[in-house]
Amino acid sequence: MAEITAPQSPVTAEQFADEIREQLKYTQGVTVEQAKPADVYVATATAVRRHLMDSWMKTQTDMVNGNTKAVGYLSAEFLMGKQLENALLNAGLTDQFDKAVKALGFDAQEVIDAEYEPGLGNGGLGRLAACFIDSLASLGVPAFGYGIQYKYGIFKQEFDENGKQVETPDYWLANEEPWGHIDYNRDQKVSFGGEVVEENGKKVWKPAWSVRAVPVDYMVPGYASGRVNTLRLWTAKSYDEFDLLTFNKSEYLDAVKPQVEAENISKILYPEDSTPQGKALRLEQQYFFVSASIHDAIRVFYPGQDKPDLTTFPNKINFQLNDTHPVIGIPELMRVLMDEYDYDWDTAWDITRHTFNYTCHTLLPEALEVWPSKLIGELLPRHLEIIEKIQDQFAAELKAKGIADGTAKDMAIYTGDAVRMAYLATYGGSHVNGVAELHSQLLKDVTLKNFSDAYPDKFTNVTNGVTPRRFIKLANPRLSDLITEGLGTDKWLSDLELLKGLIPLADDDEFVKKFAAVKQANKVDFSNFAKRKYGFDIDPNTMINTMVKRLHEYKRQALKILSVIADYADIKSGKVSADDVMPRTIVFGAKAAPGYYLAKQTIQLINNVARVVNNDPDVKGKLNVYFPWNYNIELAQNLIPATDLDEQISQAGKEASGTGNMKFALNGALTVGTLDGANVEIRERVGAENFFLFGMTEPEVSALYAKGYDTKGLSREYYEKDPQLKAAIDMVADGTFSDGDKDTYKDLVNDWLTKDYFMTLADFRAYMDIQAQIEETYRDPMKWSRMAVLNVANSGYFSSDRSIEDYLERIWHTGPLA
Ligand code: 26V
Repeated sequence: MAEITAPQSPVTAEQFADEIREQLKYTQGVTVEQAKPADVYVATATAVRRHLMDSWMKTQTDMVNGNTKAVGYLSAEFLMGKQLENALLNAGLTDQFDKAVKALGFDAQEVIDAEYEPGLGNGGLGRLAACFIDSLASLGVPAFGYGIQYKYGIFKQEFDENGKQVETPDYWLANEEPWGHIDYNRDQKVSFGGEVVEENGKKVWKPAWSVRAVPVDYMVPGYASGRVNTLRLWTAKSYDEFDLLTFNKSEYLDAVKPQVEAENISKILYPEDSTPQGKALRLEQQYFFVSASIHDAIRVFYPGQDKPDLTTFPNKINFQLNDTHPVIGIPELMRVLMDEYDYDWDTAWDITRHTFNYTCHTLLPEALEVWPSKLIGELLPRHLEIIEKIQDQFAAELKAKGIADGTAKDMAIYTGDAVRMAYLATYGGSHVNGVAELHSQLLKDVTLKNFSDAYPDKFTNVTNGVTPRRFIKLANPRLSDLITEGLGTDKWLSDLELLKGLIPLADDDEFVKKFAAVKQANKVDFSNFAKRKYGFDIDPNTMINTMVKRLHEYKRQALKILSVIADYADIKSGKVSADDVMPRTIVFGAKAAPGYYLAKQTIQLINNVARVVNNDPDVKGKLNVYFPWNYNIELAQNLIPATDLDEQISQAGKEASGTGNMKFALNGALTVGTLDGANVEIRERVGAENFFLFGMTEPEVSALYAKGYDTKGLSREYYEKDPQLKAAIDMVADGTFSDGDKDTYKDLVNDWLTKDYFMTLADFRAYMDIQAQIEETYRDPMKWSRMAVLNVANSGYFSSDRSIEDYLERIWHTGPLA
């Protein structure tokens, strides 16, 4: 019998059923007989929150009264996923819940399904923030997540009859949301606009308008730590119910306008995740949540003090800047210290630079935010002045370091016209980190090279990770049980390196067969899920080959779909007999930014390839393509455990890290991938022989750019020279996937043949070759499963607990509460 250490509440199933009944009656006013699954969900959530309440309060008291420095994770996005199962797990109430709802006459899954998934993030960056706050709580580190409670999350994706993406609003708050507690008594005032005047030799900002930032608190329960942290998401409310003067003139609509406009600030999550639009509203959002959070931290850590000694602020809390989105916090803290608390510039600067650290999540230059000075000046005039002064100080510092004028100019935070937020973050904080080894190296060598030369000690790496609670235990209960059986303990859930204990079991045929049976059962489950949710008929006896991530050219969904088309063309032309094809089901999941034209064309192409291939009797059962719409955390939790082969095929040097890659490896999928982001480290750990590597390396990519790949149209040579590639592209161009219309994909085809910036065509041959090798391996099930076992066993490093431990040691220099 395995040792079980998972949290276990002493409450019995009967007692828990009573608690749910009580909530139904006294909070919701419904009887058990009247209740719907959605009522039981709300009642259960409320009951679980009560179980967590004492730990939550104690964690806060211990944090404020003790002297363990806290972490404030400032992030415009937290992609949390559904909360109920995770809260039950961490409260030790999973079994009681199953029995209690059954006793009440409900189906546990229906109750779980009643929760609406909050989509308050775009993709990897937001999901990472969610994993990190889970790990912080599980390690017992005092922490706040600070962000925005958007009224509308990431859009819901639908496909129209032509296979085009259609976005619809995600109004996730349409029904009762039992997790967030809105705390009107802990509000903050956030101001905008106006002008700066001098009064008695002091700069005074006279803002033109203000909004009320009201916190909505979410409990973040740790796993087996007894700690519960806080995710504090701000919502914008108006101060002016309506303007009486205007109202008296009976211009009702004008009277409510300020209120409507104030509340716009937290209305919608921007769905772009690489090209900043330079929109005023987005800057307002950033300043809104960062200003409220800074003031909130002062309130929390210096309770009741009018004149707190804020020189101790960096010992109370360190703010982590999740990408450039919260970087306006640097001038804001300067302003607060100087204008609200009367510190001089040097003291304020010292406090500020010891308070902030910056994580960069990209390598795409266009994704680094640069704000027009004009916009900042209009919205935050005092901050622009402070930024100018920071620039002066910075320039003087660079001069003193002997840095050449030209270089210093390249490094300018403030150029006169614009403010470069990544540079401000790098200068204004103590540490800068990338999110995987390769990424951190490229930041030092390329993106932030001058900064790394001038401030080498600031730069470090923290490789990303994912929470094993959600992405193994909850997503893959069968594998979790097998791991616990194999290791003789469930301790791996809080110490994922223990998975290494599975390495010898890769040579144990019995274990490997059990492992294969788990995967097969998960595939059957997924097939049923896909039937129920999407109406798909997925054959669980085929290889499940998955590519899920945001749709971006650099991620190269185009490479995958071209390879599918090439395989299809081979069968159609008789070059390959369908009988010889290893049956495969390809599953895509991807949202495109609404204004990203080529990404949207790629979605349309994938959908139409799916339509044509799935309806062609010549390839029936051999090659199937499915594109479940609206990829989200729930779909990830169902699809990842069922996947045999995971695609991580970005152009080398473009994907900062990737975190899907980690989730798949931990769930026993094999990876086909390039040497990019964290793939490099996954391959190092699982072993080169257990990873399907292909494609150019980053230096090879750079060399090919130097030859003029994208500027001289070199991609065309690859097309001309490779008949299989040519056949695939021709098939897209000739209307096979557009009912004969040759125009539908002309821009996509034209881009491939004239520019192909991300070198899809240049990597095509290597990709086809590795796929042939993959097929051969898959035909030997025991071999494949052994490789998969070794992927699981060697991926413990990719726990977000380990990432957080690295942040604690390299950046935050703090630890668990005593
Ligand atoms: C950027 C922007 C630009 C302005 C408009 C709004 C917006 C929203 C989000 C972003 C974030 C882009 C950066 C990002 O998501 N990076 C991803 O971070 C993951 C976690 O570190 C990492 O695994 C992925 O490789 C990286 O692409």
